[in-house]
Amino acid sequence: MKNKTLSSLQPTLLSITSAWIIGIAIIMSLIANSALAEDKPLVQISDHWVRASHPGQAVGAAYMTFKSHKDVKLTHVSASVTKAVEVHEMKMVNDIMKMRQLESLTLHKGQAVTLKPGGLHLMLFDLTKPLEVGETVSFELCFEDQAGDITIVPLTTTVKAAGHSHH
Ligand SMILES: [Cu+2]
Repeated sequence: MKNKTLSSLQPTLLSITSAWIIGIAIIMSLIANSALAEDKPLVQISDHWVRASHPGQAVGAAYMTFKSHKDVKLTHVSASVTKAVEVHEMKMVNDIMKMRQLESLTLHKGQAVTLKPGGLHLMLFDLTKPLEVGETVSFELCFEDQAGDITIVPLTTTVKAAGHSHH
């Protein structure tokens, strides 16, 4: 009688145990995934620098290369040196260099987009003091994916001389 009761209970106990194991496995994989996400940010930013500015110059520029792991748009940028940052594009139009603001910058999965002097750049407005060589500038870049999810990628970079070229 006692044995019969035990054996009828066993399947229930087993399924509870396996539910626990599955639960733990899910939690473990979530932890592993978030650790992985930290190692591999949504958008990798390389070759980043801010151009040194002169006293009295109220605007500056920052350059960098983006490589995204999925299709995203850069929608907003904030910086430690100013609140007014815009994404700009420079183009030759009838021998005149024209600059215009982009509402957002589209990044296609796996395709590097480079911001460099004479082309795309981040324009820093309303500088209250000159950006000096060696100074640290931090940015927060907001990327929006096709589902509308926003990811903020922080970046810390340094000010380099205007003639600086990156290879
Ligand atoms: Cu500009």
